[in-house]
Amino acid sequence: MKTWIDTDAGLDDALAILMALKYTEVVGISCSYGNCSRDQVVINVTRILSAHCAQYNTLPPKIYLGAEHSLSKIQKKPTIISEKNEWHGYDGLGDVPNLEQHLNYKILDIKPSNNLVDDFVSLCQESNITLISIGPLTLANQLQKIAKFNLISMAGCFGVHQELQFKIPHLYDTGNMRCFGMPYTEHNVACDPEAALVLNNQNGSLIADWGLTIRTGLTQAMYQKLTKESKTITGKFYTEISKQYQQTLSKFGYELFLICDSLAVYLAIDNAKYSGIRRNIEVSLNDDETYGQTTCQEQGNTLIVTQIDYNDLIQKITGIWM
Ligand SMILES: [Ca+2]
Repeated sequence: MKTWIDTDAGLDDALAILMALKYTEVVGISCSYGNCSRDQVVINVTRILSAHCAQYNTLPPKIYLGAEHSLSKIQKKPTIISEKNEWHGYDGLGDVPNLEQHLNYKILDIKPSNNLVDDFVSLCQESNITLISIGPLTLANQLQKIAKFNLISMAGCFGVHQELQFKIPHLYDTGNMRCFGMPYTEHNVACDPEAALVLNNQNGSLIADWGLTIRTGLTQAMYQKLTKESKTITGKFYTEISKQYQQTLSKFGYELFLICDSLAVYLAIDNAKYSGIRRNIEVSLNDDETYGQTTCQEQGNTLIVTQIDYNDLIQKITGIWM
């Protein structure tokens, strides 16, 4: 499958991008704000691509400057995070100095292109493109106005809907943005709730939501085994950058090692096995505590994924380390 990735990398984006590069045909990567500033995302994507290219002795796909900031009228989460982020680190990739030197390969010299719109539109005219949006939905929303593509997103939180029968007794089952005054939403929607309307506008789009994320991760034993027995450059790279994230997950009481964005990428792999329910999605734009909350009604055409073939997923993830 031909994929285009829009990322705000970000630690979980790193594993997701490594999976997309290994298991799909990545035709472009756009770097957008979100977990980090856009400029930092360019640096991070370059490092992720460098690990992949060193492992497989291949050339990287083209990278682009994506969205720089949210376009929503109300913005509760600042675009530039200046303080230490205990999930992703200051630099978004776990703050590991001299990692590439230690692993004995060089960071590639990759310059991002400004020509995103023309290239994206041409690609969509030539073939069937799947946009995997693993950051805020700002760019996906802009692109839907000018091109036809399939959309897979890592967005929203539907865990509170009893009709979906996956409410789980967990502190974070309503979302992960409580600290920004948005207790009922998920990060990528919260950054730009107006843009998140794209979730419904793209006919047949797929969503891996926060509820799926907190139910579908690596067990601690799996994570320990992979990181201890890693044989590949990509595995060693991810092992090092994910150490702080792993500690933060434990600190907040998560039993699983959450793989977040990798779930969206899994949906784009040929022969991926998953199922879900089709719904109409609405996003609250009210300036109150529901801001960014995603709700769903019957008779829609957006697939909220509720089940993934876990063994197949683990096999694909293992391929990054072994
Ligand atoms: Ca992300």
